[in-house]
Amino acid sequence: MNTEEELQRTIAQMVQPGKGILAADESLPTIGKRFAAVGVDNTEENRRGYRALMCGAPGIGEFLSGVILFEETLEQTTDDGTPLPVVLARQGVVPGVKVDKGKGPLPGAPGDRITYGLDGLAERLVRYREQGARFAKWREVYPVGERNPTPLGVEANAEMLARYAAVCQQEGFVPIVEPEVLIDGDHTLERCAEVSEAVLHAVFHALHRHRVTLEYLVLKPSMVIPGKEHPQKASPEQVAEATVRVLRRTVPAAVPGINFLSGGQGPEEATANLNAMNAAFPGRPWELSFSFARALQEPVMAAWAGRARNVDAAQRVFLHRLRMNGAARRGEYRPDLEARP
Ligand code: 5MM
Repeated sequence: MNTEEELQRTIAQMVQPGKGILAADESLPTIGKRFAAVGVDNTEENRRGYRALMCGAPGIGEFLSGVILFEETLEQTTDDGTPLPVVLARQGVVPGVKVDKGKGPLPGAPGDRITYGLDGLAERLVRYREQGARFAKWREVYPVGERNPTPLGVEANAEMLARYAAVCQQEGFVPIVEPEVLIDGDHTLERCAEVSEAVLHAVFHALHRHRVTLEYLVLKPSMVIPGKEHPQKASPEQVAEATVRVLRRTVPAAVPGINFLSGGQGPEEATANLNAMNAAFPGRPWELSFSFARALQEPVMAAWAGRARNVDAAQRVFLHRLRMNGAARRGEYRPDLEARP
């Protein structure tokens, strides 16, 4: 199979009706924070056990087209020694990998951040392919403030995402391009929309500059919502309206799939917002789906709490959340479905 055929095959598997992507790619400090919230030690064995629980949950293939893994997970196995990427592939779920290496300050742009990890990326992808990964993910973050993101921050982060995406496609990996406008702060929904529009314009301009083929990528943006300290919450209909307006203005129809991050929204909130988009905008050019981490995992991690005897119950909670998001993917979710696990 040549590179183009490989990209075609992977994108067709990743963007499927009714399905979405699980983000289970938390770095060591991030998973440590999540584990601490449920009283679990951040050991390699606990990370393996927890991620094996999700990858091995029977029935996930009905709702998941892909799972984004942390590098370490590519080498981990179930209790019976089966590599986790193989466990996923057996359920028809494509394994992917987060390839960015964390963030730091962006000199010249106070308050903005930039993501590391381009050096040696092509060589790393060769190794990840041998371990079963077929797509990659890279996240840039954009804090919202009076002066942020700065024009330099918007440009520099777009450039990184485009360079990463170009390397991935050269190596036959579908890139998930993740520009996250952060939820922190008291900004309005309108300010989030303004920032999101500028960010996505810059990202697609940079992707064009770097000759990235739009048909072979997945966009993973944040939804357009008010900051979490803002006194007024937006309804799912308001979020849907504002988000789709920004996407229509910025994302070419050639992009096959847009899989949202949850970004600190509650599980049911993220599901309701995704549902409102699919219910109100049936004629959109791209598939609108999920690539949630916290909004899928929070209840699962709480049900597991690090105990082997809770694995079955946690898997049921996981399947329930997936079923709800599968319904949101079709615009058929209703909050009363939550009561019927
Ligand atoms: C925004 O984070 C991504 C989506 O997660 P949420 O749905 O919880 O917002 C997620 O894939 C994130 O990139 C990973 O958790 C890795 O984060 P770090 O910061 O550890 O690389």
